[in-house]
Amino acid sequence: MFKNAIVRMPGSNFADGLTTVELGVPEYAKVLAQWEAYCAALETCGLILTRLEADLAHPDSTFVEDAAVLTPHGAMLTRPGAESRLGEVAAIAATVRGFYPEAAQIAAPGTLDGGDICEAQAGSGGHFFLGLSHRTNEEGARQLAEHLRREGYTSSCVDVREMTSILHLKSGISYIGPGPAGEETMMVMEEMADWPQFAAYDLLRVSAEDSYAANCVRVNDRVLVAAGYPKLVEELVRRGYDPLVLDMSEFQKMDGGLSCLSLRF
Ligand code: CIR
Repeated sequence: MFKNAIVRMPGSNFADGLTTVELGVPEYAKVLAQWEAYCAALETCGLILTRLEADLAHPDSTFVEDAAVLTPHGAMLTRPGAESRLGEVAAIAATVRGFYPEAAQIAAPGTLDGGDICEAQAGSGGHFFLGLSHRTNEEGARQLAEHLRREGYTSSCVDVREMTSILHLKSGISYIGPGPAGEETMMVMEEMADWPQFAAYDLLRVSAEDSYAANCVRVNDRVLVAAGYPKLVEELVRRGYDPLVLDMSEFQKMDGGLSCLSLRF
């Protein structure tokens, strides 16, 4: 169960952030409305929010997930792989250290974005998939793996560097288990669904046209899902999950998904 979340309000220059998609320019009034709805959804799930002010020096800073990796045992501040995002970590460090005084930090030449880190229960122990991407390099993954090992977790790397369809590992997979009968469910976009790393999970395959929706978030009893994917919502309900649908159109324009907008712990 999560109790808390850290979020950061999007700044008025949100549209100046990085993006690889051509879906148009986000409309700031809509960005704020969608962000408020996202915050309200986290509160509906029972979380206490720490809301940080907009940081105009870093247009992508509302995607707080990339700046830290939080577990029940500790925290790792990251070192984002995009130059323009490096300063986001110093800007959030004091807040993270308020909850985790011993927080560690990825050191150069390691780079790591939290969006590449997927916690997935494997049997009784915690397991983390560490995505190697154009943001997270092998040295960053090695440092996090070592930190997680000390916390008692296992981890393994998943190389997504050849994939052009996703920015981060979690753009393509989400661990949403356990289901009502304890199923360890992993939502996986079709392109990755037959990868051996995920064979042990109960897979919910996300079709190519729905692939944006593969980035879901399990928050306590609910599963946050992007709006516009009714087949997926139906499938989640059929499997006994309780989806909470959120309009994400403006964040999608900047390559952002549901998980990136908060740090949950
Ligand atoms: C970026 O390119 O870094 C941002 N515009 C989007 C980051 C999305 N973060 C995530 O999926 N964890």
